[in-house]
Amino acid sequence: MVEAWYMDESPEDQRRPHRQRPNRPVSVEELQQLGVCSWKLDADNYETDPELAQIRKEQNYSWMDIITIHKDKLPNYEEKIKIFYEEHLHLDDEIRYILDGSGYFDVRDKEDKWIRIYMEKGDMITLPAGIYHRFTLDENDYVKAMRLFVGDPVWTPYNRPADHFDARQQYVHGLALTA
Ligand code: KMT
Ligand code: NI
Repeated sequence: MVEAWYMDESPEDQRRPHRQRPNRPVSVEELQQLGVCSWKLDADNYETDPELAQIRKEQNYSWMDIITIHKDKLPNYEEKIKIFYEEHLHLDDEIRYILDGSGYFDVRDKEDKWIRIYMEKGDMITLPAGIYHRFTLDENDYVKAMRLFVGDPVWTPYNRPADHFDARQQYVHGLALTA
């Protein structure tokens, strides 16, 4: 199970946990209501894991690659780190599976508050098309993740405001139905 919590408003380093005091946890069920789904898998055996194969087949995650985010490994590291942390949305689901290291995905809740999701080795997550989100490394400064996609990948981030896109309007409409 992934751990998630409401963020504080402190301007300190994005890599810090940013928990409120007292901590305000967010359950897996609350994440699901936002359309965010997560799985725990066996990251040591991702190449042969039947569970991963089954998810990929069921969800049509035909495409995948592996990205390593570390200052010595990722070209244009500083620039990419900034882009990942700009609040944005995509027109397709964002699917990530943490193979090593850790990091935070932040998503907006229905009241537009930031929820921080801690993702570590073995955690897989899907962020629905149209949800505002961002990503940062944590203080360990390293993550290796599988990126999955239905068909040919389109990574284009649309920074907020991006409310005019169909994907956003459909997402917001879907949220209203589950309220
Ligand atoms: C993204 O789209 O934010 C990324 O690919 C970086 C996060 S992958 C753990
Ligand atoms: Ni994104």
